[in-house]
Amino acid sequence: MPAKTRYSIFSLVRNAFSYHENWEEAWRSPEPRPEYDVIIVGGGGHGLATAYYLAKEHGITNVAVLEKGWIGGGNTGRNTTVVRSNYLWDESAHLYEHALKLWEGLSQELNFNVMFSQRGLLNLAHSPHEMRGLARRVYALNLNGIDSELLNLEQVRAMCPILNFSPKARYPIYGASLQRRGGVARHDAVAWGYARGADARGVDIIQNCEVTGFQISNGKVHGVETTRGTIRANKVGVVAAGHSSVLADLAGFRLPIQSHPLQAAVSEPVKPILDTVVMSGAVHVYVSQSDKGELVLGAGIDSYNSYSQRGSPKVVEDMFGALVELFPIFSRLKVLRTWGGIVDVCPDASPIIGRTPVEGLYFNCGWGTGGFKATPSSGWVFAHTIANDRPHPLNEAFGLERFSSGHLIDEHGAAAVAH
Ligand code: FAD
Ligand code: PYC
Repeated sequence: MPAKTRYSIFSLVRNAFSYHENWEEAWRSPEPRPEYDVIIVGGGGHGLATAYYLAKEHGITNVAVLEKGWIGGGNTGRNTTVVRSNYLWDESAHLYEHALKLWEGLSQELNFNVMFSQRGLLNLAHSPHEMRGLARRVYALNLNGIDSELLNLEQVRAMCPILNFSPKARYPIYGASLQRRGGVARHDAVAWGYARGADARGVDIIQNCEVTGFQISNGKVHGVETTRGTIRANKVGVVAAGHSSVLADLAGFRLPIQSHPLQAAVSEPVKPILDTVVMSGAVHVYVSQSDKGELVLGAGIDSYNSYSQRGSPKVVEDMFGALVELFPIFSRLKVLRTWGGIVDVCPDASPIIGRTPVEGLYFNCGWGTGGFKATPSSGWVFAHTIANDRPHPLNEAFGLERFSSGHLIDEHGAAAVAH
């Protein structure tokens, strides 16, 4: 055994027995200062990425990230980690593709393994009509120089032989679109990697600090009220998935957002059986296999609005029914656990990233069921927007104004299965 490996094993054992008490903290836990240049509300992946890029790309390091619970404890730590950039319209294709390019170098950028695995992603079609819809999206993506392919039945069978290909199946498979560069990543690691990188550049990450109000006068923000006192800043960025409209309400304006539960589940771990991601918009299920061997799967949103991080058993039951229709081989697997998160959904299934009616107050929200994949570019463009008080060309079309101008970016097709 090489000396380096021997050292690492001994070091792991020693640290396990000392309960890791000698490990260095990956980020500090400072007391909040009275004033910062920028406050970011929400310590999910997007908020932490914003703080990281503010420091790294714009030299703004006097920044606090305020998180009401623990970092990554919201949707970042609850999501099923699908990463892809196969969105229909030019604006979205460029934004999500920017994210995918950042994903491709993220472990190196952060010097932290985010376990990004480009294992390919299949979107199944169960009717000729669905095939035409997928073809439209594939060609639109190709026109934007983004990889996407249309597969016939035999090509899908070659990639994922355990699917139910019987012509008598309840949901017969006609073909699929494939994005080979799509895949999955480790959700917690993304939050931790950005947190560590931001902290190293001087950002204060403050957990257990809930924002309960905004200090606003003459139409301009001057700070926030929190459970740990008032903190001043002339620029405040809110990235609080699941509670965006609650925070907008505190700031005195409304968002065109509805909050819904979104549920997911994992099975007991099994040997490697599925080496790609499979999604079916018509059947309302998607599935991948984690590195631990668990099947990770999810469904569409629960139809009612809620702020509780749980959904209805009916949705979960339908999800398992759909899974077994598509993959009869999984019918005897045991379910380990199910859970839910709250997703903020815009009427056009696209996010809002930009300025608000309050000067100095910026919102990044409405990523609905699909924001994990966008974490790097969301943080990158939001940092640009806050630093320059204007959007980057990549997020210019995603402003709040589009709901009065009518320039909506309808991505319901690409947002499926979760919608
Ligand atoms: P979060 O991680 O939720 O961070 C927001 C933070 O704000 C939270 O930590 C919260 O505690 C904090 N906060 C809220 N209010 C306050 C306050 N008043 N003061 C201080 N802090 C506050 N997307 C994909 O791309 N692929 C997927 O496969 C996928 N699967 C999903 C599966 C499920 C079950 C769910 C629920 C979502 C899924 N998503 C997926 C969507 C994705 O998880 C989110 O779009 C994304 O994680 C949002 O990131 P965020 O950093 O904005 O949010
Ligand atoms: O946006 O790809 C996605 C997704 C998968 C599961 C939930 N959202």
